[in-house]
Amino acid sequence: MTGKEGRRMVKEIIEAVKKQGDEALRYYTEKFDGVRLDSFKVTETEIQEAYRNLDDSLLEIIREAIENIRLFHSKQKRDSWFMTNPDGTVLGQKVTPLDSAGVYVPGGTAAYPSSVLMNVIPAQVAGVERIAMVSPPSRDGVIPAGVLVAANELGVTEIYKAGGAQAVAALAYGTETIKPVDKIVGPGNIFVATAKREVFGDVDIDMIAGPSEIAVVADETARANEAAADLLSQAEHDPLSKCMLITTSQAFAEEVKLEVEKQLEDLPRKDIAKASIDQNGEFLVAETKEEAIRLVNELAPEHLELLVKDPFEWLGSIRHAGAIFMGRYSSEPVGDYFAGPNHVLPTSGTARFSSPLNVDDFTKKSSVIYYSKEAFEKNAGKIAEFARYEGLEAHARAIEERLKQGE
Ligand code: HSO
Ligand code: ZN
Repeated sequence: MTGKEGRRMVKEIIEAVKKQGDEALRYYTEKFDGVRLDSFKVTETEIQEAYRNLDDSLLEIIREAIENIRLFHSKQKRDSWFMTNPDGTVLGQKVTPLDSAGVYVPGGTAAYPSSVLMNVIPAQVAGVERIAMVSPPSRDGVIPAGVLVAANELGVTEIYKAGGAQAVAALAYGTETIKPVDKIVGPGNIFVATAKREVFGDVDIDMIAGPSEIAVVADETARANEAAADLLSQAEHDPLSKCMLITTSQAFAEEVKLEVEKQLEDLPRKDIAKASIDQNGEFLVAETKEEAIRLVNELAPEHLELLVKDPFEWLGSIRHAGAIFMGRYSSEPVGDYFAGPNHVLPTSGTARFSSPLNVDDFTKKSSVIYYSKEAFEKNAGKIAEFARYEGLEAHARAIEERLKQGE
């Protein structure tokens, strides 16, 4: 299927959901997910069943991760602010959360409870009142236990079994069951990404993530087995993932290559990881620390690991990276699951101009303008003159109308 055909299909699905609501959602769920659903909403009974299917230890880990992620994101909260001038003018910026957000959680082996936490928590910290989650059901009509438990632990009450372009359309335009939202976030396959692009403008969307990347910068203090393990932790996401080692020693680069081969052997997702390493793996030798830093900044990787003696000494020179993992004990999965920062990060070099998913993504700002009589009278002439220069007489008169009336 070509990109054009895919886009045409996605448009068709969106139109059908717009017109026929739940009926179209049901039709496409049967067609693509292989299950006919009477109702889309996950019930309390299903949530309880999910808890029964999840280890208690994992539940405790999810709870601890939630606390860490909440704490980190609470630091991102911004207050409204106002400034008052001596003439009585008040100017400010009022911060308001979005009314609602929709979170897409992929199905299959990419149904990650950690992504539920990373997408929902910043919205909740921002103060978004309504969060609707969608995820494609398996052929027997269920969503994985970990995903349901993670959502329930966060207090998400609207969880729908729906995936693909049809779920994105339902979130954007609403159906009988799913009320529309203001913004759709979360990763998805090519159909989901295309659908998000199509509905953008009617609703907001998050950035569309490309394949995952990691750059591991290692000096003579790093251990080859650890550097190799970290490269593979990203390689196993996707055959298109890009893993790069940057080191100042040719011998170390060779050592890491060998370690990667060795560790690949018994990885359950060996096929994916090997494809990623073979097609997109790079083992670069930089002449100097400065050259290593230049390479990193050119690459603007999604994840950067600094496996170096004093990572804090390097930090000031790093300009472009989605997340920076500092030192031996900050292996990338520390951030994927647990530390607190978001794991939804800018990919494909977009760290040059964008940031990890954060609380600001779920708020917007309104400007507040209060002019006192004194400030108005002092500036009315200037404003009217500016308006007339632009040929906008009614603007000028709106100002002058008030001068005429005086008190
Ligand atoms: N490293 C992925 C996120 C993830 N890893 C989810 C495990 N689960 C993209 O940053
Ligand atoms: Zn990961």
